[in-house]
Amino acid sequence: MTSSSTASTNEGAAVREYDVIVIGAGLAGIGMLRRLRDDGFSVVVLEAGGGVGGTWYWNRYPGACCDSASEVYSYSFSDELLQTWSWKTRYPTQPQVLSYLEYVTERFDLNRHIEFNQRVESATFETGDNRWRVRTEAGGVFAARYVLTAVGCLSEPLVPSYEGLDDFAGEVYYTARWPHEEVDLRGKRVAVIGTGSSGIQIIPAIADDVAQLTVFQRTANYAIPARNRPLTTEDEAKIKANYPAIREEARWTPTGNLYRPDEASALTVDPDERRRRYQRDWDEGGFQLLFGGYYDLGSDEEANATVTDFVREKIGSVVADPATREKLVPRDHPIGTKRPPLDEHYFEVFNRENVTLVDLKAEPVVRIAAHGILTAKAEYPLDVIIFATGFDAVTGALNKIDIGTSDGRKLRQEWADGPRTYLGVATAGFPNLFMITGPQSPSVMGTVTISIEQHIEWIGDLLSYARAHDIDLIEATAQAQDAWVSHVQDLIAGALLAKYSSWYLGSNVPGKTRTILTYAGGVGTYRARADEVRDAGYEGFTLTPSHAPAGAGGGR
Ligand code: NA7
Repeated sequence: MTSSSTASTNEGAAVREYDVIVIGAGLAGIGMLRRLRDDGFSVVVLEAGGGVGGTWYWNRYPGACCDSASEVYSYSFSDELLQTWSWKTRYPTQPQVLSYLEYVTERFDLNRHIEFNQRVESATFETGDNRWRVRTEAGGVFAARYVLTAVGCLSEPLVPSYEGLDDFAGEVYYTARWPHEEVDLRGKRVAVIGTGSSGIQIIPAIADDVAQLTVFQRTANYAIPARNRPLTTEDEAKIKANYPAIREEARWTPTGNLYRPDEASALTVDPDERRRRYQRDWDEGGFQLLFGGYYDLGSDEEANATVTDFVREKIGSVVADPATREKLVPRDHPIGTKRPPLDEHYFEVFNRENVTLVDLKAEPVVRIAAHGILTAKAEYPLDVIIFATGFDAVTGALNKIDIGTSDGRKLRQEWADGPRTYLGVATAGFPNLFMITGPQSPSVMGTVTISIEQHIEWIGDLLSYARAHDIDLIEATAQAQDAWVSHVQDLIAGALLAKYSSWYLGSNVPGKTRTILTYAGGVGTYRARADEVRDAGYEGFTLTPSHAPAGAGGGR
């Protein structure tokens, strides 16, 4: 299974044949390609964009930065790569990650296997010949035994349907689709709508340049200081000397990072000691405060209140104007029930003369007019509107593709009440389809690179196993899937997250079924379970050998 070939469809279009089609050339797609190419499979990667990078290709807005430290936000498959690449900052900025991915693609000679500007519109499993047929908007037709999705969990942008947007005479930008050419905001009246991670990153990055910045906030958000800083030569040397240990540790922690929750409860420690601990973690920056803190911050309301109150106090201490402060301090949800952003002097921005905060709960948008945004209380004159309104997370990009089988099954229909997967990597009824960081896997509930690599290795092992054992079809059983879906839902039954709204539950998308989209049992625990499934000969999957009589599955 190493060669690709070309046939033609009934409509006459050339069909290009491969062993594997990978959809998406972000971190997951590039890594999967490298693994399968080295394992001797013929692979094509179909990428909607004009270059590699995925998230880091599209989200190139000012201030875009990774919230994971560089030592865990990279590939670990090559020691040479780990040792030769130098990260400049503790948290890699968007230009660094994009350059890194371009470098990896070049260095490992992967570009020749990637087709750019090929947005996949459909993928159909032809039950007669057990092959997937994939069509792109550009008219390409590709066929393969396997389809692997690497479409990203935060890649399908969500844009509010405000009346009048088409009438707006100024410029409109989306953080998730930021232009490649320089955007000149100098001297302009600019609106940013949305105060999640993207809004909280772009707002301080542009506040200096613009004449007037109006921030439209629907929900006040917490943010923890990132305290990003250049990596010194000593920092770099220390990381490079310890890479194997760092990466091995990250693979087994709950968050796929180096944070380890404390064994103590926030409620059993002395309040002064607890405060000192929070202050130390706050000064350190990053997610240590939440994920390296007391174990019950995410499960117990009272324990969580200790850290929520601490952060509220911090926000309050920065913002000078009492009315603005009141709007900025979150009161309607505890910290951690939405994905908490890291920030660089976000709250300080609101002390500037040229920045105004609009509370959309008090004055909702009525419509967008030719020269500004009209709310229930006022009209805000604008030259530029920037949407930082988030994503149809985890399932959005998958459901955008018309995934089905030639006998009429449709993934979108089967997932109408929420995704159903086995291990977040496969779904019953759709053989030989595997999802890298698919729904109900840890994915964006931890350091995504660690979870991506785990799926790459696991899927790579599976495809090699199938080749070695002459297996034609691999399909999750309905029973294994039902058990996994229940398990994933049970895991958040007692969690605070389940009581509030966030994209983890799909509740940011109007009409989307509210259900947990990620596996909350921890990155390390998930890895152990996936290893067990593999070691038991892919328990929960039906493996059908080539030339088996119809209906004879070699379930293992
Ligand atoms: P997020 O975190 O989903 O944030 C989106 C923001 O946009 C959030 O403040 C939303 O308010 C706001 N929003 C969404 N729809 C609207 C409408 N219709 N009107 C006004 N405001 C709206 O997306 P990000 O891109 O910032 O970050 C996504 C992830 O990327 C992040 O979690 C990291 O993992 C990296 P809401 O809170 O829903 O009321």
